[in-house]
Parts: sequence; structure tokens; C-alpha cells
Amino acid sequence: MRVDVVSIFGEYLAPLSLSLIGKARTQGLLEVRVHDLREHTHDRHRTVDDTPYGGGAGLLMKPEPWGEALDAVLADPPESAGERGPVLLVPSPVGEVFTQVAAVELAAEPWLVFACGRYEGIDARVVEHYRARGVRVREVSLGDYVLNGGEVAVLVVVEAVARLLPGVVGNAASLAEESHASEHDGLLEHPAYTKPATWRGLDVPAVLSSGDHGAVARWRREQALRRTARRRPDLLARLDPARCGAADLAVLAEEGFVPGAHGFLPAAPAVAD
Ligand code: JFE
Repeated sequence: MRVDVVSIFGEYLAPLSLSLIGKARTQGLLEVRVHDLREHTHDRHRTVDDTPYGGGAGLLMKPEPWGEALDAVLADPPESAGERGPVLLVPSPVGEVFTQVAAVELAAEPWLVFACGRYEGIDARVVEHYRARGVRVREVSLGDYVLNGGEVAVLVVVEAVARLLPGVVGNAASLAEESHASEHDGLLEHPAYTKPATWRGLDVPAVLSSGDHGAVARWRREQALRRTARRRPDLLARLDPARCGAADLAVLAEEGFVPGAHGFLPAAPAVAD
């Protein structure tokens, strides 16, 4: 996979040389190219920002350097890109929330191009222009909080995508088993323990040392359901009641959830009459 990143803070992308991502690059599984937006300015001050039409505090990124920079990146496709061209990813607090589903989709692409905004973001015509040219553009958010720019989002997206590429993470089974994988119905993972059996007075739950694989599986399922109910009730709303046995229903009822038309919903509180 080829990844191009356009930014005014290329140094922010230095962690892409470390650990598993760095190894994937030296192994030739991933190629990352970082480009300086300011190389596509023409004034003495290498200006990339300007004031917003309509007024308001803060500055925006001007469209012209972005047009030149992205045109130059798009003019140099990797061999592997074929007919489809790149996906242009634009981190933004108003984008679609980046999820494991999106990571899996992007891991199937040969070429990702990231446009990292700063200030209050990029003039909206840049996204409009590349969409009109037929480029697949995705504005992506990491979540409902405001960062100072797109670079940290690039680190997150590239890490989530690259670890799905064949050969990047050693154990294929460990990928399939993770939280947010469909095998787990979209439930949070159960808690996990390693040695020692007792640490600072805290014991590993006895069932995990029982050797009873059925009991271990049932305990883990119960823990996953309870955790999800308490921490992420929004995920329970998407859990298919048809995939839940009587034991699951009993656990969820204890946690205050009942099957609804699609997923599980908070049980209506009993009201005195
Ligand atoms: C940029 C900024 C105020 C943008 C209306 C470029 N999940 C997520 N949070 N924040 C971002 C992503 C993000 C991504 C790119 C960014 C924030 N900013 C800062 C400040 C309003 C903004 O957009 C600039």
C-alpha cells in the first residue's frame, strides 16, 4: 500500500517510522511519502492561511496550495493503483467517525492520500473540487473532540489500516479476535489476565484456571455482555437478539436491557400506579 501525506508539519508523522509500521515500511509492505504543503506556495512568506469569508475568528487554509500539492501527488500514482485511483482522506471534526469498518475498507485500497489541515481547516472547495473530478474523498473524524490539525488523525488511521495488511501483524488469529470484530457481535472484549495468579492481593478469576473450556467461554461471554452494557450501551442497540441465548438474555436483563425491534434497549423503568 502507498500512503501520501500532505502537511505543513511533516515532523508530526515521524512515528510512522517506528515499531510495526516502521517495520512494514522497511519490508516494503507499506510506502509512506510525506509532502510539505508550503512547497506549493509562491509568495515570500509561503502563505497557506487566510481569513474566512463571512467573518469569524480564526484562519482557514487557502485552496491554491492544496490544489497544486494534491495535483502533484495524484500525478504520481503507484504501479499498484490501477484504474480506481486513490482514496483522498481529509481529517476533520465534521467528518464521518473513523471505525474498524472503515479501516477494513481502506486496507483493501492500494493508495491513500491524506490532506492534513491546520488552523480552522481547509477551504471547502478543495474537497468539492476533487469529488467533482471523480476522486473518492472521505472526510474522517476520530471522535467528538477538537484537535489542532489532521496529523494525529493520520497517525491513527495509518496505524489502524496498516496493521490489517497481510504480513504486518504476525498473528492473523489475534487480528480476527479483537474488539469490534464481527466474531464478537460488536461487543467489547472480556477482561484478560496473565501471570502471576495473585498480584497485590488480586486473584485471577478461578474459572480461567479450571481447565473447563466451556465454562471459560461462558464466563467471557458474560463479562463481554456486562462490560458492553455498562460502558457502551450504544453497541448493544446493534446486537442481534437472534444471536443471543437464554443465558445472554438473563445477563442483559440483570444489566437493565431487553430485546427491542433490532437490538437491545434499556428496560422501561417500572412506574408506580
Ligand atoms: C483539522 C480545527 C476548529 C478545525 C471546523 C484541521 N476528530 C477530530 N477532531 N478534530 C479534528 C478531527 C481535526 C482535523 C483536522 C482540525 C481538527 N483543525 C482544527 C479547529 C474548527 C475546526 O473545524 C484543523
